[in-house]
Amino acid sequence: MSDLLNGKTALILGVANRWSLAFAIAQAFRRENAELVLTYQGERQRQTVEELSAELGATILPCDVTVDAEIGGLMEELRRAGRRLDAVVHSIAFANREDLNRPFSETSRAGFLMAHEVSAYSLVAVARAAAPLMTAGGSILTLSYLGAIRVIPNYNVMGVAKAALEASVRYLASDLGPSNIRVNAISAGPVKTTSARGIRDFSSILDEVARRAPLRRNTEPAEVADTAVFLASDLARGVTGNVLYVDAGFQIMGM
Ligand code: IMJ
Repeated sequence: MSDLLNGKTALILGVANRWSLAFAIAQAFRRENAELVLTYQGERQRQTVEELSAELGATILPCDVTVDAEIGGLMEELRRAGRRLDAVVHSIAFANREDLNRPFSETSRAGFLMAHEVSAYSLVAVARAAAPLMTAGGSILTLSYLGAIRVIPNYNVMGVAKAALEASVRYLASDLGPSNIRVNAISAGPVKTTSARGIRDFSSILDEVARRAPLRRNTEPAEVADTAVFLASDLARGVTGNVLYVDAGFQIMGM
């Protein structure tokens, strides 16, 4: 380890703060000598991402993934800088808080669309815009969760959006494979990030996973990040369209 991503440029979307899985991935990519471009959404996040990027020697650019012109502007900026892209990490999700705290059957049309737009469609939009910059092939990676394939309390509309995200990974992998662009997801075990803050019973979910998982513990951000390094590297050159579970094995258990 230390040169797995040497000579590669990675675009990472979804660093909100120091606890973000996307930041753990950025740190691991940096360790492997990738050049990094991080995006931030809106002025509120600008300063935080600026500080974190300084630690990594990363470039930062704005991108709200619900705005096609911002995705286009981001890629245009990279093109202007003469940057090829080798890897894209998509680590973005959002649902209205009410939809994570009420029965799934009460999800509104607007809430359903919001969760799917931000959490699933954004991968499609980013992949389409990034592909022309991946002139030497590439690796696109997104983050998913077990709630895509099982019912997890309170995950609700996010689970349905993650199911759409995982299916999008397969269709994108099929479309972009002929250009030697691979598309995969990591399904991470629960991690106490800002995305988990205020989720009811989150601590008991962590305890239950640690009790039942084959490795008898929870998932660390650095483990997710090292799998992301693998997927972005040439070691994973034969891997596309997959969902890799980085969850201490929890997903395999039936009882
Ligand atoms: C989120 C909700 C319910 C259960 C959950 C989670 N479990 C885990 C998460 C068990 C691990 C975190 N997760 C995997 C997510 O994808 C979170 C997405 C999310 C979180 C919030 C909280 C704040 C908000 N909207 C959100 N939208 C998406 O307002």
